[in-house]
Amino acid sequence: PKAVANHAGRSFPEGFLWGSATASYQVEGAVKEGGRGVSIWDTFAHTPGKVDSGDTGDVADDFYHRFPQDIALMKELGLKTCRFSIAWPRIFPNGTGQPNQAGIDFYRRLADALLAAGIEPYATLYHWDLPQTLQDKGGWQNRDTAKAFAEYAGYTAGKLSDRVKHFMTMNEMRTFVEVGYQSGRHAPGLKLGRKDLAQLTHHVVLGHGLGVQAVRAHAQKGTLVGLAENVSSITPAIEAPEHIEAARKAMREDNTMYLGVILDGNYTDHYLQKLGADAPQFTAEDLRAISTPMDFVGVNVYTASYVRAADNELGYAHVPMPKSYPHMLSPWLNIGPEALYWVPKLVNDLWKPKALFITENGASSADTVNGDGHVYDMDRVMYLRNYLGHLQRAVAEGVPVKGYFLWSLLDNFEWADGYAKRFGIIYVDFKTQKRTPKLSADFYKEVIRRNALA
Ligand code: GBH
Repeated sequence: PKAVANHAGRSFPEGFLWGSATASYQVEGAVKEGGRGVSIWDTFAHTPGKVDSGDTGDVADDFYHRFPQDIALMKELGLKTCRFSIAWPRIFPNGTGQPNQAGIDFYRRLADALLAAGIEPYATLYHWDLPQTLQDKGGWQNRDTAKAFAEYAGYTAGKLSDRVKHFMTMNEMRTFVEVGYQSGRHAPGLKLGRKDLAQLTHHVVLGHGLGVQAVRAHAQKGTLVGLAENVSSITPAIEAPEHIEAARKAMREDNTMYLGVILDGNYTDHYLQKLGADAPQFTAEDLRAISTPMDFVGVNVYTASYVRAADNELGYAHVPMPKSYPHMLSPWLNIGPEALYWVPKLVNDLWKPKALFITENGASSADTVNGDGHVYDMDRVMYLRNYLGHLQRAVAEGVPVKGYFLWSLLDNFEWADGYAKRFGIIYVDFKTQKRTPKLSADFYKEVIRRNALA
């Protein structure tokens, strides 16, 4: 890749896409406006005890109304691209059947405003806000939901592809399966057993594959389609040949039921054997649909999952994290900057995707406004600077990462954690909706301006 002349060794290729990411339920609010139907997150957040402090996404960042001002802030930062998600219940209030023109119109206005600001829109079709009517029929446990998703994906891409050229089917299949249907911390809050979960997971990847086909069938020529997955963030504990080899094995095995089956067209033998009688029912035709080739692969990378070589059946083991290992405000968010080198590198080595994106990376903190009115989030600056350094290495070595989306532009509704865990580079006062760019926004602006580390 061609490097910028100055800041040699620390720069990104020309045209590298610097962006930010958000998701519909986390920022939009206006849950009863524009003909939007009810999603499982409306139901869940309004069920007492499910979300910290009883917070809901009813208002969130009021992005539904304030997006013009927020796009002005994006422009000010110099963002080249913006990843947002489309709320399925705004397009099909009942999940299937009658589409809602006001929903399409909203996302058309949003895309137009981005384009007018010189910012390329990237749209995620599913960031967890499943129409409640579909959950009432079993949600992802019901194979028909995969078909309903494809219908919605095709219809929406058909209506928006004159403006939006990049679509991601789903955000983090692993998370909404494991946290929504296994631990129950997220909507719809179920705790399914192993067999049901394996079958549901199969429906999800099938929905993804059918979604890719539907986008291709309905969108204008030249529209690109991929996904945004939180692959297991495999990172060799030490950069030594045996641990790197272990990491390679772990990357395939740990992700087989999500990104793996999509890119391999098969579940690993080990996965199916381990499940035995609990293995999912599927056909060869399912596997073909699931592995429909994509134009790009997006990975969300927050943490590192350190792996070492091991003398066991799999040839690897996860290193247990010591109590004193540093993390950001969210207890799960360990600080493992090398993941932003190893995850795209291993994905590229194993599967050779046409292009890669870091579709999310970011950090939570308990930001407060200083007496002088500024927000000095030096912790987030530290996090970003270290992670970006490792991403720069990957890109310099030829891993085809084309862009990076920082999670998140704005503090927003952090799912079961409500509003207390802030991920934005722009502070939001949730009482007044006032936006205050943080120190990390200045940092990111400088990175973008230089197209190099800052
Ligand atoms: C992403 O998930 C999401 O795509 C995004 O919507 C979210 O706001 C952002 O990251 C920050 O969290 O509560 O103990 O069960 C990142 C991966 C996987 C992290 C699930 C939190 C739940 C831990 N997430 N995990 S727990």
